[in-house]
Amino acid sequence: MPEPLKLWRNAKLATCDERARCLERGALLTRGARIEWVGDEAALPAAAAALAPAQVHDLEGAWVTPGLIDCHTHLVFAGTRAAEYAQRLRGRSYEEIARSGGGILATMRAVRAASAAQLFDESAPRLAALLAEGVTTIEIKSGYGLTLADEAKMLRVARELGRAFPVTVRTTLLAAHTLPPEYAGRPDAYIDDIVREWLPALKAEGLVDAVDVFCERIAFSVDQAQRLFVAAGALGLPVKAHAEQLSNQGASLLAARHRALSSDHLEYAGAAEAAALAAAGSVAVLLPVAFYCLGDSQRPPIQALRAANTALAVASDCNPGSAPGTSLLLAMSMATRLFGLTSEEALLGVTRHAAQALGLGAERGSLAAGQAADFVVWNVRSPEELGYWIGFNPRRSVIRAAEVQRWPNTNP
Ligand code: DI6
Ligand code: FE
Repeated sequence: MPEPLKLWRNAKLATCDERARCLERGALLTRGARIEWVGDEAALPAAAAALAPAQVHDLEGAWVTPGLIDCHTHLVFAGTRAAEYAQRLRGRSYEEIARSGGGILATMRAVRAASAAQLFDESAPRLAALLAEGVTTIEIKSGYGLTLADEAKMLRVARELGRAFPVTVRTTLLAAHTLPPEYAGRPDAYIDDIVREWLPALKAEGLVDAVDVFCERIAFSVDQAQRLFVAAGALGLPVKAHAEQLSNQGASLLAARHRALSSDHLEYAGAAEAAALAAAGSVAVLLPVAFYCLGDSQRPPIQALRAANTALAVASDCNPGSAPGTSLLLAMSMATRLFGLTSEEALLGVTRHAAQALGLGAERGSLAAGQAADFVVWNVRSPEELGYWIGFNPRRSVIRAAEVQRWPNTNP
């Protein structure tokens, strides 16, 4: 049976395609789960005229964007670190807390103690909150298990969330997040075990779409990251890095040499990193919620990134330590106000460029023929309202794989 054709008409389209076009009188034709045609309603292909009324959706002149993509999250975790946040408010630093056995290790203990079912139940409401804002694709990292079994547990929960919710999940192995106590003083042995044993085993189980590393004084060195990247490359897995978040370790330059999908954070990067990322086609992923929540003052080099023409993405970084947030719209607001992105850059940052940061640019992130039929209908007067509202969600409806999702409508 041919896949059903559907028409989505009377829409204003923010296409987020290479030309970043806005069509004020637009329409979309979808076939099965893909977009078949996008354009001005006046130029609709003839096939549209023959459609039964049930196949035609009148979007009443509303704005439509591609489904939002959160391309950097640590959404699967157990417990909270509210007590550490309280300490930070009294002046203790994130690094100090990490060095004294808290931080990522505190969440590691909670994750190891949690069953897969508990992890799922704690993570599901966070995912639901992101989906309510129109997120249709999300990246979820491991990195709080730090044993083979516990990293596998996290990644299986991430996959399970993707089956239970209407969302595409991409998983990233972040075993190199921090050094677990079993390997105290032996970071190279830890990297060896990830490279020799964990990575092949987790990949064979279909749990790994990409490999990430935290390059930092309190985490791993560029040499250790390099060994991980070489091993990932040998298995055909793309790489990315938590780079230049608290200091400049040279991680972005390494990431660029390995044609990383993305280099993320970048507060301590400069013009050289920006140029290298652009030349490698790596996306600069900006994480303003972490910048905000850590009370940072060092901003990523937006002007240099722009000048180099580096693709800029924006993500929630949802995690219990530096970014306990489940709002991509708020991340857009912070990216504009705190980092100086334009409204257009912020929107491309959660659509086309976010897809690129996940290696999904050919199939997601814009309204164009051949792309997934994932899009969001908004109660906004212009796309600039995305990233303008603070704590208000103007989503009208979410269409995923050409099916209208049944969300409670929060707007009358
Ligand atoms: N940088 C971050 O901001 C998160 N991970 C990372 O490498 C924080 C993770 C945490 O504190 O739990
Ligand atoms: Fe992160």
